[in-house]
Amino acid sequence: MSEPFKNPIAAQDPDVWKAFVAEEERQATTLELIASENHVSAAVLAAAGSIFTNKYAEGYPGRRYYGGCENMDTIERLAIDRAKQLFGCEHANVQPHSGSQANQAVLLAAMNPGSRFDEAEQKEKNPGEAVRTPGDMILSLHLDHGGHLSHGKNVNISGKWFRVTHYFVDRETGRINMSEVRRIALDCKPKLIITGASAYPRLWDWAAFAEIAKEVGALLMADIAHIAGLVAAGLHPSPVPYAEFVTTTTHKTLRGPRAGLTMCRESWAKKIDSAVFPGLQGGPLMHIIAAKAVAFGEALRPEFKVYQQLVLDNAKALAESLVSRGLSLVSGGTDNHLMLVDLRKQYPNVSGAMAEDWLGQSGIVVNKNMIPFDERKPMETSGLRLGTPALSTRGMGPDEMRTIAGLIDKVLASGGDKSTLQGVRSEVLAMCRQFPLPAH
Ligand code: DSN
Repeated sequence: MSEPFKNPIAAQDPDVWKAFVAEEERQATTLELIASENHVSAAVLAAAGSIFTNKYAEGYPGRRYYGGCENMDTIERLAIDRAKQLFGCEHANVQPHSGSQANQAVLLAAMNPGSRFDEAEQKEKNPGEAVRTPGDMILSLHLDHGGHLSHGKNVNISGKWFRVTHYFVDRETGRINMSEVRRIALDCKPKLIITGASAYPRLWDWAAFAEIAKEVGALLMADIAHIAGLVAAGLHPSPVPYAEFVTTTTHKTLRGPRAGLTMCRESWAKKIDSAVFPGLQGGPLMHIIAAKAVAFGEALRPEFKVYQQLVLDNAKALAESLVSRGLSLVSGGTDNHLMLVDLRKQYPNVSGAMAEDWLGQSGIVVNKNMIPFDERKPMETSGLRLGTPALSTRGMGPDEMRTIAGLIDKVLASGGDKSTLQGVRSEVLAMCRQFPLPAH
């Protein structure tokens, strides 16, 4: 961030600038273990805060509804070409503003919501007519077992407009059981099977899902929002050869700006493009698309693979060290960048919310998370989700992960004791000074 006296926000708007300074301080002096967050490079940050924010560019490269879009076309084409190279997909739409909108594009392109009138209303309007046509069926991982709101949760448009059936993780193993998925798919006959999660620590067997999708005549979508960086680096199997649709956010392991991306087979390209614009969105956020182009360029470099390997090594070290201290992890460990701590066994009286609060006071930023078969409510939870992308960006390695596992355990064991939290806070500050944020 620029020095206060040089920054135009500081000069013009001290109230807003105060929050900038406080946020810079917060990020610099805490350990970021939220699995979906990261620290972008100075180049990505500069693109996201650039003059491309000034421009409307509704449409697609070469077919815009506004004049003056020649540089927008260059930027968007670069982002598309790099996304295709990075993931080996046939078609990429870089305009979704978020991961949820990237997913909605698939629903709009491929799924029929049926009649959205409620039954009584329809009967009144069309007496004697057949009532409600049911919406198409989605089959997806349940939110409480690691899935995502936009994969069919009843409060989300995906759950309001479509019929939804869920698969779950196995109670014993914490893993998705493919023969169970097959049994459920044969029973509910989905139009779309959604794979991918926001809290699943194990590898996805895309080939097995594709086989089931083929058997039941369903389309397959993989939401790789969390693992996109690992997939791009070749460190997690890619769903691209198996799924009609692959969606992602661009800001988690992929380390780009906060936004989305929808990829698909060429045969779906027109429908996906129409679904994103004009179906769901108006003007694309060209400054964010510029930042995506820069981030995808970074992800194509050899050092990105080194970074992703560090993310994995760190997750493994953190998980092993937590387990060695007696903490229980869902599925017993991790194959990717995240893990889910099940507090119930070692700390039955500590909820995820309490743990998040105590760790936060100590400078360790995490999020409480539902764990499979959780008896507590979502605002309380019995779990914590931990991830290593942001700390790996700061250059921390497995030794630091083992130290952090010790600090986490100390905080949990203290029952929130203030002097323990203060002691851990000092150790966290020392680590943060040793591993500063990337230049920005
Ligand atoms: N909110 C994201 C996460 O934290 O995983 C998912 O959208």
